[in-house]
Amino acid sequence: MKHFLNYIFVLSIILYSCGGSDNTESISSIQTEEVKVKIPEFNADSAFHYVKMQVDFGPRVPNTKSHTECSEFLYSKLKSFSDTVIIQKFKTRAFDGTVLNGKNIIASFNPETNNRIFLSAHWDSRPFADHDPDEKNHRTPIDGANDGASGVGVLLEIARQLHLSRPTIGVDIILFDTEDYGEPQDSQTQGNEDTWGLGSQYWSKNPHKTNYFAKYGILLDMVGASDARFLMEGWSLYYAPEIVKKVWNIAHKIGYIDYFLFEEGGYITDDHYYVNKIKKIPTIDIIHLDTTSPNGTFFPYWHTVKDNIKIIDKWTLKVVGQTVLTVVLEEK
Ligand code: AHN
Ligand code: ZN
Repeated sequence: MKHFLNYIFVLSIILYSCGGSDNTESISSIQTEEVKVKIPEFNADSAFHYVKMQVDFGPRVPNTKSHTECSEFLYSKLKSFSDTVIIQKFKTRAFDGTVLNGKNIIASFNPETNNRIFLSAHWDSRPFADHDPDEKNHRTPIDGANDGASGVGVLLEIARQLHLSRPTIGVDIILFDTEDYGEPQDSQTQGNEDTWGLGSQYWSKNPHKTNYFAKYGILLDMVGASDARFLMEGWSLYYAPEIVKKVWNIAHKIGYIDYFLFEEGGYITDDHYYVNKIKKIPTIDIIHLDTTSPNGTFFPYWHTVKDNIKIIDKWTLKVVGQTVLTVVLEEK
């Protein structure tokens, strides 16, 4: 009897410990599958190169040769990385009556799924340095290395990364045109805010696909200057507070607490405003805001002839690129 009881005792310990270890193992393997997504390194040298390539075409002002040539470069780069690329051609009227020939460029990964998000930036550059300290430059086109090219450079590098590490969700990269042809500060007729973001206004009313849907969108604007600070922009918090929180939390998790501040910035009429208002997709703007700068709102060289390749800091491109790449690859 004693032997028999001992036998039961030993057997139950064996059974218990087997069951126990089995359970722990299966729970931990489920957890590793769910939380661990390997995030590749965003390459800032590559992003910088893409910024420089755009700037080297000259100012990408609508209706110019540089603008056409750059559109061809963007198309062929995106074509080599993504599943489909659509060029949406349109005509739009600028504040002064000029008819602008615009091209929104849309590259898609996994175009068949509705579980998708979009990333965007504007690819045109401003025809007027109307905030330059030297008045003689107020009608000179700008290189727009930061204002325009930086966001596009980051998105091209993200597209290259998504070609190597396929996302599980659908991703659209939307490069808006004719964002920066807004009425100059010193023009006679002043005051119409809707002269900005003409390409995003057009796309929001005429998306590249009928019934286009995305869960949310992220706009990048002026993401390349050194010491950039990304404050939580007003319309982003109004229309998409959860997305602001998600992106800022991810930036903090990977170490960029000095760049993404949980501090409210002002309301900026940028492309995301029209996507929110007209197309009704919750969209945030990651934009460098600085109330201490000479223009009172944006980075110091905003809409001046000094917005050139010399002010681009690879580390800022890295901070933004790594954050957005992590958002995309962690999205379910
Ligand atoms: C306004 O100044 C009203 N909007 C600025 C949008 C912008 C211009 N983003 C880049 N350049
Ligand atoms: Zn601008």
